[in-house]
Amino acid sequence: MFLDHATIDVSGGNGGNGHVGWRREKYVPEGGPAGGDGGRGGNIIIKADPNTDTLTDFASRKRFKAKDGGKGLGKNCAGLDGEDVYLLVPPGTIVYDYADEKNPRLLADLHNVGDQLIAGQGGKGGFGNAHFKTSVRQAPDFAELGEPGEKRRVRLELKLVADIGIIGYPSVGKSSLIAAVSRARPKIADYPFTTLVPNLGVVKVFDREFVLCDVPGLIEGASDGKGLGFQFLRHIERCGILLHLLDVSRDDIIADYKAIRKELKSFSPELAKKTEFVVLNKIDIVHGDAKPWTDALKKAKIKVFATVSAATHAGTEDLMKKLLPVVLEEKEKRAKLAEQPLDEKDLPVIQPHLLSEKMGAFRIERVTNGLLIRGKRLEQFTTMTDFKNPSSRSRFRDVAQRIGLIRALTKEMQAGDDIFIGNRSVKEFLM
Ligand SMILES: Nc1nc2c(ncn2[C@@H]2O[C@H](COP(=O)(O)OP(=O)(O)OP(=O)(O)O)[C@@H](O)[C@H]2O)c(=O)[nH]1
Ligand SMILES: [Mg+2]
Repeated sequence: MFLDHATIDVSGGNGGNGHVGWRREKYVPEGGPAGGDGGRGGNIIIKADPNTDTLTDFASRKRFKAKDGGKGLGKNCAGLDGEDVYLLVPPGTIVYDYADEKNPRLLADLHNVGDQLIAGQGGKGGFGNAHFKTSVRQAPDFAELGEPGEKRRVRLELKLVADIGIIGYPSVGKSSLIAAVSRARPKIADYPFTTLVPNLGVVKVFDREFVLCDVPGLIEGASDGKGLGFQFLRHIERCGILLHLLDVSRDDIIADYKAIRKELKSFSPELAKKTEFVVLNKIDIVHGDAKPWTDALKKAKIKVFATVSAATHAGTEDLMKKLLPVVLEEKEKRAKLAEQPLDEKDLPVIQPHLLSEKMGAFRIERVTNGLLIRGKRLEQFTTMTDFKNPSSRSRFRDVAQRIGLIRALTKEMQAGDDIFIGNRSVKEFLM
């Protein structure tokens, strides 16, 4: 098992600005407000997808931004919503908020196929002036700005279980095989026990990926602690499939095969029960003619799955293609075992907003240079206010008045205090 991980920056699309416009119809001298609302920005959604195997897609692309919402238009036409962007990850991916790298905060465990998380929320579209028409305000000449999209640094982590474990005597070419079919570059040498810890390689076949893992060579007595392989057999206990590699340059490959099987059985009967494929390596040494060996093995009732040369790569790609369907089948089985019934409380979107979304739900905190007002909806409202427009400013003040903010501030305020909502200084608009 090893850890696959990636850190990415996601950003929801910005909401489109609302529009200030007026009805201009023939024969209607003074039309009312007709500015449409801005569209919503697209979300960045991370989703567990059954056809995605690793996080390698995210190794090179680190930034993802969804489309902005369109601006509001005249004639009460709303702007277009920005499209959502789906980032597909393998089931089992854990998502952290990585704003503080020393304290990653768990956002979601995308355990089951289909689990998803909005990692970067698209901003709300601003209301156009048509929205603000009331009986007492016949001609509102302002609109809201779009809300900026949510930006977040996200860490993705996946515990990869190797799909195939390669076993065999020392020096049969286990590490060479991994090097031949993946980008892994393990140490390879002609002395036994070159590999001291397992090597892993991600194999790409068509548009799928799977993970190969070797264990340091096994020898007779391994299950009693001889050699190095024993302590690492644990690593392949969770592999779905074993690839048993035999080396045609060795004296008696049938004896080799039986010795390794015996060690497996005594180490763990569970391990010995796993699907096993026998592969003959180093056929370049016998000029590609493996028939005498496959025949001998057949006589001993050992079926050969493939013959390869890890050194010349003969047959290695074909072997991986042949293994893919078996791996996918095994993977599905494993996913079914791991699947838990979906319970309401386990729903994967686990990012509760601590503060109520009502405008009047705010909290005033004292900070070094004055007062800071917190409240999700109020902060959103503030970023969406177009302070350049005098009518927007007076609406802002009206709302602050109505929700009791100004009264509360008057009580708390001391000489010299500035006032902030989020990171915007708003004293000049309120007091
Ligand atoms: N001629 C030939 N040599 C090979 C082939 N595959 C591996 N070798 C050689 O065999 C030796 C051992 O290869 P490794 O890949 O290190 O073998 P291993 O099974 O990982 O060995 P340990 O890690 O010690 O258990 C090296 O010298 C390789 O170059 C092959 O297909 N043909
Ligand atoms: Mg090795």
